[in-house]
Amino acid sequence: VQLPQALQPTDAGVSKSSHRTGMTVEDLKQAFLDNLFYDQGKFPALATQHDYYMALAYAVRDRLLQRWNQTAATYTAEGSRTVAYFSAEFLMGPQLGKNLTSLGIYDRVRDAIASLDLDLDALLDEEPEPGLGNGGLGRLAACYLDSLATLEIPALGYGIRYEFGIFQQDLQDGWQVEKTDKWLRLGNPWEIKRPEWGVEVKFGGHTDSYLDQDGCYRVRWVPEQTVMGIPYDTPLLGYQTATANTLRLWTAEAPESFNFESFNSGDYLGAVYEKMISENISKVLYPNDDSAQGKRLRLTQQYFFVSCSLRDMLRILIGQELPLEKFHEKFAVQLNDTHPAIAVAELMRLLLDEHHLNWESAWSITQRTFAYTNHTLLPEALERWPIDLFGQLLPRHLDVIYEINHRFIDEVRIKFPGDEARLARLSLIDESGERYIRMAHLACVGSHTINGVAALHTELLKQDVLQDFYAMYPHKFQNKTNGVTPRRFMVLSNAKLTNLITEKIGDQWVKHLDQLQQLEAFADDPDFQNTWREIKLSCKRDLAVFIQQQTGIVVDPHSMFDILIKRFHEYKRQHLDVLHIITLYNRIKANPDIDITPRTFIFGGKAAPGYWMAKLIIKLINSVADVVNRDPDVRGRLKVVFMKNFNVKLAQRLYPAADLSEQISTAGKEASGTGNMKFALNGALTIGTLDGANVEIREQVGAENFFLFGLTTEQVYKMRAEGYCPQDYYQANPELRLALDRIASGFFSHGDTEVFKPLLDGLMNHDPYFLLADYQSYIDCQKEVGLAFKDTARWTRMSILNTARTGTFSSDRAIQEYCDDIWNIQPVKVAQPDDVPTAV
Ligand code: B1N
Repeated sequence: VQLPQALQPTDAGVSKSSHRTGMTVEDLKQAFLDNLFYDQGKFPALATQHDYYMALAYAVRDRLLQRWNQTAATYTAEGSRTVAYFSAEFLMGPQLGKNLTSLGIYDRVRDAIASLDLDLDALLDEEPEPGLGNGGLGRLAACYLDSLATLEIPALGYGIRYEFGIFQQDLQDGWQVEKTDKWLRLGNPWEIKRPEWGVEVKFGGHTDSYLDQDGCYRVRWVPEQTVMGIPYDTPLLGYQTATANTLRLWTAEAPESFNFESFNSGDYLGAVYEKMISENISKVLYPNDDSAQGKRLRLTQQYFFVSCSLRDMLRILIGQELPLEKFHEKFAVQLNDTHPAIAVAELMRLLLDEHHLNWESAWSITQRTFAYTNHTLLPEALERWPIDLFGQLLPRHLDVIYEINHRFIDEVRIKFPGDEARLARLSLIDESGERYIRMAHLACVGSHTINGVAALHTELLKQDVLQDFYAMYPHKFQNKTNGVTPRRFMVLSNAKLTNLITEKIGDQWVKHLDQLQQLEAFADDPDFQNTWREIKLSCKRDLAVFIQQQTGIVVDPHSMFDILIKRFHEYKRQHLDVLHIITLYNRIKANPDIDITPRTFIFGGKAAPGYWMAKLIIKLINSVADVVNRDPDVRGRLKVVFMKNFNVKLAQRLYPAADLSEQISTAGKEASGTGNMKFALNGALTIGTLDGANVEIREQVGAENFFLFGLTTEQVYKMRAEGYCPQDYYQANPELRLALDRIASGFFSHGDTEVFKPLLDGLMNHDPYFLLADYQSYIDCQKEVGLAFKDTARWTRMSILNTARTGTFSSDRAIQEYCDDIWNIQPVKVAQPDDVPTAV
């Protein structure tokens, strides 16, 4: 449609008054005051800190909107190829600070706010965390959206607008207690609701067949239930670019016409009840990380957001007058694990049933559209849906999957004649007992590319978890080592180090992180080392103040800050760290004058609410902390701190203050890890196993700048095959025995010998994650760490080299690889508005 001339520029007729778009301190201050009055309806005497936050957020949003609209207009005009990143989780973190950094107006906003006698940090702190993810997988999606916008790649993030994100973690008597995360309670200034783009999603019912007007045999889905998906859009501005991409999250609402029959028949409460049921779909994020629960509501959520998103993409395609056959040319869809893998069947259904393509064309489009990222090797995380449950919810998709499977199995027969066992292993249907649909298999068959998230992980996929698919489709497999955004995890969170680096090597490193290599030249420069150390100490001081505010515990900023922050899971082995703490404590008790390097052990992370062992490990940490922190014999040389409610906001305070990064998972279990990258970037040294991306971090920083311990993946596999007996280690190692016995004796639990028994029994009898086998190696390695920390010059050199050599772990590098090797997509330039601030 040709727009009237007067409306053709995106900002035609829009007021560009300085208070809407101006970037001077005066403009920003005026905008803030106007918003406080006109949007919040408040004047300073009545305004809360939150009102101030909202007024500022809206002032910043106004400045994003020109870029956002300009971006949308450019993509529409150019019909740009677009990445659609499908993810059940986006762990975005607070937006205000991030947007100030992207716009390059952090300092002038601080000044504008200060001129009103307010404190920008206090306002930033008001923003609730949008916790729409569990951990690494959700945060990776957020880092990737940041890099996509920064690299000026057209992209849409598609997901669910959970009303309640990941629960808030509280502690009671050292136990985790979950509280509902009401992040939307005070409103979300970053999102814009787009009800006009709402779509209907159907569930349940049955299928039947019919002959259409042309006498063609067709299948029809007769669904039982309809819900509306309503999109909420959030702009995502790249770092000092004009590109603002969109995060589009779906909320479930009951349709307008909802059940008016029961309403008219007088069953008002029944109708309202049903409405409530529809709205349950986007109520709450499933709080499990690295495990699948097999619940009907979860499958409903997955199908809901996938169906909404694909329908939305068809709308965009048709709006641009492109034919359906070009779907895969317009869009590259990335499946973030199998959570959105039902998209393969849904796109087939849309193309077959609603757009009447034939199977071959539909399948060719589908396979050329999707690519699948696997994020886990843990068997319990591989999603499978019982056929009955699946068929009740999505009967038509079940038919489609059977047909995909039928054709796929024929292909396997041709490639591997007579290999019946292989057919059973590869089938999309697990028929070994109760019948299940294997979502990873659907994703593998329906995608042109399958990738792992670290070099080791991809190898293990090829050799182990997906070996049959690798034999079938070797060309589909690629590695894409994860990355993290330096904008949030350095520029925003570690201003001091950012400024030092920029003084030394200029400011281009923020978008070209490899340039950090230039810091190597200063690794031995005593002045630079001094400044480097002072900055680390200053970050540690800031954290020490925060720790005291939050927990009442006083920590010494000169002690080594030894940090383990991640979701609680047995394979991540937080309890191995605890065994180290108890061992040091036992040594002090045996010899109070022993020379040990003072350490502050800092833990953070949530346990899935139903994961008892993980919760027990949290309790153990808090119990040990209680004893160690109070014991006068310790003389403050050891402190143990558990920071509750670990989230992106808290993470940003912790990485800059870390001396030592704990990456101690059992080899072969952690797909990649991304916290490991954030630590190294901020100059922490790593103690770690050869697992996930640790392997590549060690390669980059050099073996001499990395503390390696523990069994390798092959050794673990071998021990498991030959029969591993943890008791042998217990018997043979007096310090290990003493540590475990201390827990068993009730020493850390006011004499209660029962509470930690399940944990100890597990370790002594099964120890599936090889803690006892790795104990001595860990303890020895920690001794090296302690000695190295005392040699300040050596430690500082190692720290500088860690930062200098971890540029490759930028999410920009990862996204560039996805663009080149998987998506085949190029950047699109968006014109900068003329308000660009001159200084950063
Ligand atoms: O994905 C991260 C990796 O760095 C981590 O090593 C990996 O553990 C993590 C089911 C998951 N894998 N699988 C999940 C999350 C939620 C859920 O419901 C599985 N998370 C990971 C990024 O690649």
